[in-house]
Amino acid sequence: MNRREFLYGSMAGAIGLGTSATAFPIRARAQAIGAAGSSEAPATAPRRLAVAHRTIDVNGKAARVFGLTQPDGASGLVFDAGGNFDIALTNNITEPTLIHWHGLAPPWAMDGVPENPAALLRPSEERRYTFPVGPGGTHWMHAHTLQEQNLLAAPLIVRTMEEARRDEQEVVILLHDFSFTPAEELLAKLKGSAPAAGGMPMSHGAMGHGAMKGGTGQMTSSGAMPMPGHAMAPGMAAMDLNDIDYDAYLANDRTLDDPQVVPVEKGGRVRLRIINGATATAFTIDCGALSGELIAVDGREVQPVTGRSFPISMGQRLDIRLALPKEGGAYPVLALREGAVERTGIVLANTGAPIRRIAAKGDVKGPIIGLDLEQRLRALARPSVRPVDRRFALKLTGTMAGYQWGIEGGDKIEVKRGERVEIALSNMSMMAHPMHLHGHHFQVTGINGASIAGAVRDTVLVPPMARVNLAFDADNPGRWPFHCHHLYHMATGMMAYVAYVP
Ligand SMILES: [Cu+2]
Repeated sequence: MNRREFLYGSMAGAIGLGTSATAFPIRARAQAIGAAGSSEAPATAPRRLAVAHRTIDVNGKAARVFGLTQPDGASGLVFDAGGNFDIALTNNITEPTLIHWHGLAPPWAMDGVPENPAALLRPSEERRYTFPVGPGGTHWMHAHTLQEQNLLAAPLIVRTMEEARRDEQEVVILLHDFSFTPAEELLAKLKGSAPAAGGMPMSHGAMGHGAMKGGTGQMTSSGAMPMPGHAMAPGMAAMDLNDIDYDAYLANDRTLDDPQVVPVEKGGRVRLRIINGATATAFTIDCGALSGELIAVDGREVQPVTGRSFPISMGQRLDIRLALPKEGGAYPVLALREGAVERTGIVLANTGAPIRRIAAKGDVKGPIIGLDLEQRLRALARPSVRPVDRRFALKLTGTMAGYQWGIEGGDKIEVKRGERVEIALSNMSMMAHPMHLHGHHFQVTGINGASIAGAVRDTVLVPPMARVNLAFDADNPGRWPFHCHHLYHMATGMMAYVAYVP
């Protein structure tokens, strides 16, 4: 029995723990039903996926949330690399919605951002999506609307033949931030917040945050602190980390009060596929006693980086390889909320190993995420080294007055098919922005003025006052969203488009 079979067997025994215990088992492959001996392309039936209502338990209370489920109840999708993405998507909820395939490069019409160009999917409407799924990678899918806040997100894993053959257990972890308050209300509170008293318009001031906290009980003051390495002068802008204090932080729909326990083998090998599906929360993955090897970011391989903790901003993915000790035990994999004590996670455990209770709040705050790791990342495959044909310089801006965010210069990013394009991002605000380009992967080519042959990604973090350059080949015509993956920054203006012109 190899580790993959071991997982199947063990998961069957875990069903009684509740639906989310088996939320993300490894799924069987899509079956191509071809006529044997026929020279014609096989006629294939699409796989079915539904946007559905679900009820989960959060802190002992029932929460009615969304989900993306297959007919057998499995969450999300798994594909073979190089195959076809062929999905019949049905809207089984009572409101219009649409799903974005984050990390894939579909034709523009199938990208899943409402009215760009496809219309929303009405209740009961079905729509088919067919395009090459592309190379292997850890991706995900989510609503490109405020519905994302209510867990309308799921894993989308593309697995290579080599990965499928490996004697290595896959464990998918989808992180989320959860509030019993509807997203519309959270957004209204943010927009209604007072500007920083005497603060600079570009900043979140500590004063402003204090004012913001008053009355609502939702907003946080925990994140306001001086920028690292800078003395806090009177009236100086404060770096801000978290806009919203959530009711819970979830890993595969569960909190640390009742975490998912994944059965593993003594001395086994595990590949974590971690997705940060939170709308407004960055985490640091803490492998605890285990040393991890980071092998891919945003579904693209990097030269392995060894460590015990790895940052992950909204929209990003991390593939981390773990070697489990031979003596056995229980191994928590935690996600620490940035600049705060809250945490979530799962537990890898051998059969019979005692599982220690882990508090949902730690003793120390999660690290502040910068570009230390990004600076060290190098793409494994040598990406395009063509000279740049076209350059853009964009400024990320924001003000707490009315909670408005923006991309200066983002109204005219026009490219031609076949060009190599470079975008230089300067963050002029005091919040970090994970910037996501649809329809393409890009390479990180510069950090704070220094050139690097960095990771190939689809979402890169630009911390306060930092500069990040990225480059990509314009090979997928359309009008592609380029935006901050903080849901409430995007909803209040931090959205631009890379538009192909003839
Ligand atoms: Cu942002």
